[in-house]
Amino acid sequence: MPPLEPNYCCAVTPETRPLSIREVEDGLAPKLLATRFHYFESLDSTNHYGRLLAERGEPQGTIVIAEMQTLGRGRLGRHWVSPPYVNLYCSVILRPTLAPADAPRITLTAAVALADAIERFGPIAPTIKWPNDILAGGKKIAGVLTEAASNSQRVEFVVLGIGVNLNFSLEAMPPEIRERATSLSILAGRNVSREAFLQRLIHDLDRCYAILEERGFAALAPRWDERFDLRGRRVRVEMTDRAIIGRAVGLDADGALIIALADGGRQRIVAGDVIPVEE
Ligand code: BT5
Repeated sequence: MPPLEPNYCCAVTPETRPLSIREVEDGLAPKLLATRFHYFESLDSTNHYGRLLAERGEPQGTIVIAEMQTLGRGRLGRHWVSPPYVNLYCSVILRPTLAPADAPRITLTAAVALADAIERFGPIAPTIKWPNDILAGGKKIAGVLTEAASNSQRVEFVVLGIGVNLNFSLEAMPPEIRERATSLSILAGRNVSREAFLQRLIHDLDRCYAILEERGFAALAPRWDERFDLRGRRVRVEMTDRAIIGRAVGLDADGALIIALADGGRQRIVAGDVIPVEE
């Protein structure tokens, strides 16, 4: 098993200030989540480290945070751009009482919480692009990557990974994301406190996760639906084995995306990429 040692590799310069976990904890009321923090200057991926901890029995509510990631991950092997000290990269270990087929509801739940937290700090109401992108002004500001381990009956743990662009300037963004990405500081015209944002995010995640666990996803679906940005749009849905074109209708109570097809039928989508296409 690989050692669970932090990899300290980036120097603190006068322009950078490490995140103060003490400050985050001080302002936090007791929570279901955020029971323990593991903080690193640098990790390959907080999700990777979170999985190693979860496999070793780390309890629900543990949060792994890195100032930068050398191999930040998106879905389907994609890369998450993770420069030091400006953004938030974290993974929360969850042990939900969900059947394995329902694990994607964690992604949707986190998207609602994340959009709520971002709205508190920015001038624009964020929207959600199914299932895991948070957009503000049509550009991506945050992403969610959930990785679950299940046995045949239940989910053993979920590593909920969240990346949010907080004080990421346009000039600092690599060309491959500059046109399509944004950050809270770009939108608000000033830097935001990373500690205050993390506190708010933990608060919103805690609240939404408690709703999911106590009342089920149906109680959160309307909140997700309000922020859904592709409703009524013609979309192409790319799944692992095929692609379909139809019109995005919204979520059902289970969290599946409903697509209206040209032949009048409807299709439920549980996993895939949704891309708007020309009318
Ligand atoms: C996601 O994937 O949006 C999930 C991102 C999750 C990142 C967090 S950070 C903490 C935790 N640890 C990890 O290793 N990961 C999680 P996806 O939908 O596949 O989107 C990936 C795409 O978003 C890339 O192909 C780029 O086009 C774009 N992208 C990459 N970095 C970005 C950034 N910082 N801001 C905006 N867009 C970005």
